[in-house]
Amino acid sequence: MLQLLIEMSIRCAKPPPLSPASANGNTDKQERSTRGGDKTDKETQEFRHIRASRLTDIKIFIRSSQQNFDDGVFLLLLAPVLTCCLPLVLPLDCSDIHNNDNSQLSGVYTIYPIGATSAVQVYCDMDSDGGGWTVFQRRMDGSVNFYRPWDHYKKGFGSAAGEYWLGLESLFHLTLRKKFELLVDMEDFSGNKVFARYSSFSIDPESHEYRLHVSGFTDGGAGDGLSYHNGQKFSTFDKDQDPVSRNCARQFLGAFWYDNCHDSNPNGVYRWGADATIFAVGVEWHRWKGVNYSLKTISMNIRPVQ
Ligand SMILES: [Ca+2]
Ligand SMILES: [Ca+2]
Repeated sequence: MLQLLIEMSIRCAKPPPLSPASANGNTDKQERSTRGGDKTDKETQEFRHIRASRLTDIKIFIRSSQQNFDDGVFLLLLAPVLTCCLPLVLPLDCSDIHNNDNSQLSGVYTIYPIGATSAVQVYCDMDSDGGGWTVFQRRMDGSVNFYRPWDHYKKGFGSAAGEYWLGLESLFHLTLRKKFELLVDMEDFSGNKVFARYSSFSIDPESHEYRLHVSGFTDGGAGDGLSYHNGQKFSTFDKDQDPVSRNCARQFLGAFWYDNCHDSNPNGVYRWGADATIFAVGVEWHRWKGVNYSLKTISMNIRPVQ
């Protein structure tokens, strides 16, 4: 059945030309000759419905398959395909979901950044500036430990309904296939909300250490916390790729595109506001709250450039 649905997904994505069978008007007669009995009228109506959708290949596929399926079960399973093919077209990111149906709410969705076998859950922001944002990093309550090794940052961790990191490999494949902008939203523990926006965002493949490319800053009150990191490789405590002799990930208890070392530390230690006990290890954005204030929330969101 999975193979069947995939085949239909492909057919829906690329509607086939009308077949000679439907073009010459002989299909009803053929259906009756193969089925007969009281079921024929109902089935003919169903076939007409399909034909009305111009999904001729699906009709033919049903006819060839119905020998092996109970009609009721088969049509029930097929109902979503017949009513609307679009859900079977796999979304690359949240903008695909939003563009398909702009009434969709913010929440957890499944996307396929690297193809049909790469299903991954993400949080989609369908509210900010028109919606369609794919969230690849989110802190909100300190429930997830972000001090993790390279392999975790490569593959992703956490929960899309709460705090998580999408994963560098998925992020690379996303930004490889489209041009993206970046929106960084953040909030302090007094309820103030600001953002920083960048008109261009991408990262290199792992063979180039997931190097960061970010430019085109627009200030939403947060100040620019990322341009300093432009051009840097990604570093974790077990994979020091920063350009200085010390290990920035170990020193600042995070993982990031560290330079010498940071203007922002979104993957640092969640420590509930102002705390200077250990220098600059929190979830920080210096230009807004300084080096010893750990934010209440921060999220890094990308969307294809319109
Ligand atoms: Ca720099
Ligand atoms: Ca180093």
